[in-house]
Amino acid sequence: MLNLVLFGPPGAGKGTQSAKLIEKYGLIHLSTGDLLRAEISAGTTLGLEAKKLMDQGILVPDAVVIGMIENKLNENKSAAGFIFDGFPRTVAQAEALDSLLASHSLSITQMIALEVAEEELTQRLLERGKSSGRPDDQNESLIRKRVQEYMEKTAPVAGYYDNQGKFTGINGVGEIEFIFGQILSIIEM
Ligand code: B4P
Repeated sequence: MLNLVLFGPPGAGKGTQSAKLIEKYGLIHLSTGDLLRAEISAGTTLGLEAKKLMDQGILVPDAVVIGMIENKLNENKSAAGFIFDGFPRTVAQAEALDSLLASHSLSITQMIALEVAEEELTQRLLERGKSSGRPDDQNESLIRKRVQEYMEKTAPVAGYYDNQGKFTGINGVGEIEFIFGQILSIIEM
């Protein structure tokens, strides 16, 4: 069973590569960004609180995203595997994910990190912001805040998986198909 964490800074291509992996392997896609945006669209209390933070480029509280992931794991007990996209984003989330998976007799198979420099991330997200309608993609200082949050709170998650021998970093700059090929070669090693 394949349970993959796709990791990287905002705009690194996690969502893009997740879509291709889901198509190939039939995995369940668990994107906390998408789950939070669905709560915002539905106008829930959780969504309204999360929106205030997301619109400032700040991470939402660990307990909120861990609760969403727990619900999704419980709803998909017979899944062929999972792809975690944008989660875990803190070491506390990574520890919680390990506990949740262990309670389902599962574990993370691999963590693949897409490495992209800040200037490229900023350009990609500003480009996406022209059509995505996402408020957090439309302003350069907000994008820099998201990258800063990543450096401070999320980057240490790489060490967490490295200590478990599950971390592989790849260059996330280049043709989408080429990057996908590299991900496949890691998964099928
Ligand atoms: P996310 O929705 O996870 O947003 P993201 O990091 O911007 O997306 P991603 O890296 O998937 O980018 P994509 O592939 O689309 O999070 C949004 C916010 O939600 C966070 O700031 C936070 O507030 C909150 N949040 C989410 N999860 C959380 C958690 N676990 N804990 C706390 N808070 C949480 O790629 C971006 C663009 O690049 C696209 O336009 C794409 O076409 C382009 N692109 C992709 N690959 C490319 C390539 N190889 N070359 C050129 N362009 C490429």
